[in-house]
Amino acid sequence: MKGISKGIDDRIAEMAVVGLGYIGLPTAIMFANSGFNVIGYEIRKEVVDRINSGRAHIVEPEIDELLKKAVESGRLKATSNPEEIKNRDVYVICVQTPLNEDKTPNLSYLESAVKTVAKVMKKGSLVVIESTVPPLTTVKMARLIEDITGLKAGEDFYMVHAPERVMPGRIFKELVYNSRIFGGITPESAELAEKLYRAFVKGQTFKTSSTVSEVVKLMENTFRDVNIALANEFAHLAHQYGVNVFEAIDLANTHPRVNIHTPGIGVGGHCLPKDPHLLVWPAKDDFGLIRLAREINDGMPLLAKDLLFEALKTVNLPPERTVVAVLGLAYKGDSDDTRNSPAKAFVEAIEGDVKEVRTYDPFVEGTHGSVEDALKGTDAAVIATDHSEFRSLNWERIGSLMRTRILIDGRHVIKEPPEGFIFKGIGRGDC
Ligand code: SAJ
Repeated sequence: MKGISKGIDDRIAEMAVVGLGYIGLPTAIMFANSGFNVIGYEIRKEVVDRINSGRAHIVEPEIDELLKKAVESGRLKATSNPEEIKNRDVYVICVQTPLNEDKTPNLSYLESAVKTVAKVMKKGSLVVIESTVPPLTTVKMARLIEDITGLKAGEDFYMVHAPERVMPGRIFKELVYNSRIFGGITPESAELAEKLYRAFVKGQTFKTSSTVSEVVKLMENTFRDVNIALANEFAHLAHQYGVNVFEAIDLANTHPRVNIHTPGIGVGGHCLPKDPHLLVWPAKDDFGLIRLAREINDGMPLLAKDLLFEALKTVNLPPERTVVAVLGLAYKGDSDDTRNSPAKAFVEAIEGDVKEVRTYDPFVEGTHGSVEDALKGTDAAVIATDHSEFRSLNWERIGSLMRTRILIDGRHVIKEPPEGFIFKGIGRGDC
């Protein structure tokens, strides 16, 4: 440990970041701009070329100038040739861990990345897995490295699980100021990783075992998914009782120990819809609360569909003659990410029943050019993503372009229903 530890102190430890996506690229940039020499390994050649020309392939505030700084300083370069990441002191693995169709974890990307690293690493290397993984995965990957290299985990190489906790849109701030956990297969491994990340982490840092770290990360996102499901169940109840659930939540949250989350058209992204399954998947039938929460959240686009069809009924407009404009395709506001987006699930839920579905999302290519363009001659507008642009629309002007003025709010963007519209919103039992 002496060698690599000194190398970390002096910022001369040579690093490789494997996987340059939403997490890997910002992480590589942070280490490079903290003084380390970083090679980013990425199998997508077009991504490698973009990064080496200083142009980011993901949308994130500050990323362009920070990437440029890292590349122009000569401390960050990208490659798709594993030979170029041979004998590095540190390997940080940031690859996706999606679900299979049957909701079981798909660790093929992780295994492939670990095998790549095992083939090029050296004795004394530190291997960090940032990916969100099922509990016990890090120790399994350590065995895989032992089988390939003949090295002994914890003695001849160090291995850590160091999950990210960053919110897209605030990644660079949160990489620095959020607290961080380092779960080592041995205490020395955790200590080494903590020292490494303190090159840019200003938040609190904690050390534990790799399995505890894996469970903590999954608990965090499962906590949020279950609490969003509770808020969504409150929204269903609000329609039963004819109340505005958002007014009720604001008042309930004045209680010092209550923090009810925000109901909406669903839970998207590549974390919250997935992580609860990574936590409970070995126990096929148990853990009903966690599984039921997933079903509640996945069912929210259908509540938006019910509200739309109720509105059509009030004007005797048959769905098959209705033209609907869906505002927003991304899974959350001011993001371009449509992975597991409830907005897309909503489009799929209605497109077989209505005459035409148009979409407009300022961050997603292939949609209409503007709100006005999407809404001209339509019968209903459905807000499916809380993009900032949708909070300040001129509904009087938009209404004059529409054939029928129906407005459905799936993301609590509209506080006061606009004049002249048939308005319905998720959780707005008062409308
Ligand atoms: N949502 C609700 N109600 C809420 C909060 C969120 O319906 O009260 C919905 C959002 O609209 C969205 C989904 O849930 O569709 C998830 O959004 P989110 O902003 O709560 O969380 P994510 O998916 O952005 O979580 C990210 C993840 N990190 C990355 O994607 C790199 C996750 O691993 C982090 O733990 C999380 O941010 C975080 O907050 O740290």
